[in-house]
Amino acid sequence: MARLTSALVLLIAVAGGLYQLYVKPLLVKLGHWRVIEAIGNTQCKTVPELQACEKLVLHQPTGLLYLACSTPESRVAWTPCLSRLNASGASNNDYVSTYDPSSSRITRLKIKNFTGNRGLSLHGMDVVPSSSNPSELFVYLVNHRAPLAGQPAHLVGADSSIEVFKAIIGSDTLVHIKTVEDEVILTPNDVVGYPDGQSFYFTNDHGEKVGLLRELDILGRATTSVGYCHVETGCKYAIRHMRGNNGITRAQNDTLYVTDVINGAVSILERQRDDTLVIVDAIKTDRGLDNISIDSAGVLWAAGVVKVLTLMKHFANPSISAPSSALRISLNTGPSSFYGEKYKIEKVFEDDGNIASGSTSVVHDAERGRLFLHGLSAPHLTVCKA
Ligand SMILES: *[C@@H]1O[C@H](CO)[C@@H](O)[C@H](O)[C@H]1NC(C)=O
Ligand SMILES: *[C@@H]1O[C@H](CO)[C@@H](O)[C@H](O)[C@H]1NC(C)=O
Ligand SMILES: *[C@@H]1O[C@H](CO)[C@@H](O)[C@H](O)[C@H]1NC(C)=O
Ligand SMILES: CC(=O)N[C@H]1CO[C@H](CO)[C@@H](O)[C@@H]1O
Repeated sequence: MARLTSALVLLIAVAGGLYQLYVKPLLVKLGHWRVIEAIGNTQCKTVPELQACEKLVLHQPTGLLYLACSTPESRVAWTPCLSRLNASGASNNDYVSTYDPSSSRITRLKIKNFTGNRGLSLHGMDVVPSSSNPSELFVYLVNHRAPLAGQPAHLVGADSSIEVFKAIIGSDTLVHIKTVEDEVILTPNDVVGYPDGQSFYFTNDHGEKVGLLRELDILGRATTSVGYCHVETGCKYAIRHMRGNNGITRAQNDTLYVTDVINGAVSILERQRDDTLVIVDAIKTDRGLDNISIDSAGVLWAAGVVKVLTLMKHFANPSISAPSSALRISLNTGPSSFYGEKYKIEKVFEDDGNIASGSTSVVHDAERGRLFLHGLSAPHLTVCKA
């Protein structure tokens, strides 16, 4: 009996130790006990016509916002990054829209010259002015196609590609240029494209398309990566064995930033001559980070996950709202920079889900003082003064 008791005490102690060491910090990071504040959420408007827009890109010169949208119902069935693989529930009719905040005008772009019948199931996107014609834009889109007929999606996963389109600024059409498919485009999440219309980097958010193993990434498996493709030379891994890769963005000088959605960090990567990437620095934050963008002042903006479990419930049933937050990450020029705090991290927006629900993408217009928030399954676009 005594032996049993001491074994039990030992077991509890070990379990307690494990709890303190591993479980508690994870729960803290996942926001289990986080108190939601109300920050920056009073001067906002919502745009319910635009739903489930996972990625937002600002065209800085005109202030026009480009959005990659779906429907909340389609996201519940078909979101490969969350292992939601019911292909028959996918809309296949996802779309890119523009939103002009000065007139509130919404334009759903018409697709031209996109042959084939596998449709569009959108996720990450980039919109970049062309280097050869400033009135033209290249639009790079992650397209989670269903697998070819006969292959069950829940067993083989999505057959994802990256689509390159071009558009004239302000026009209502997207003209298809190229479908890029490659083994390296395994589980693409977000993409940054170049002004040549021919090359891009993208994140793979897992190391496997399907299976139990991939669900263990949350315990620290380093399986995610960044790939590089050029339409003429093909695709390759630019860097592998990273953790939690999700959003990716690029500064003018070719520095790349990749967020870690699990541990809450931003990796800073430099492009090498052979197009591979090297991590040069990392910024730690108190919460998991989703998609990331950089504004014209060189400040990084990221959607912070406030409460992971609520966000997961929201992804399963978009009518359940989930709190949202936006972090502003800038170079620290204040006195504490001397003590090694290289980056200043400020929470500029937080909301319980009424004004902005389930935000996974945040974009800032530094010249016009506007903050845009949207999410994978969010019920509306949110535009705030900031
Ligand atoms: C898949 O989606 C279809 C269409 O929305 C739905 O009818 C069906 O019940 C879903 N199947 C599963 C297994 O959830
Ligand atoms: C669409 O493709 C056709 C055939 O390749 C081509 O002739 C036409 O110029 C393309 N349209 C646009 C708007 O690029
Ligand atoms: C590149 O640009 C970013 C953002 O403006 C800046 O923070 C960074 O220091 C620059 N990196 C280099 C190597 O110049
Ligand atoms: C491109 C993109 O928007 N990526 C991620 C944004 O955040 C959501 C929520 O975690 C992810 O599911 C997306 O993959």
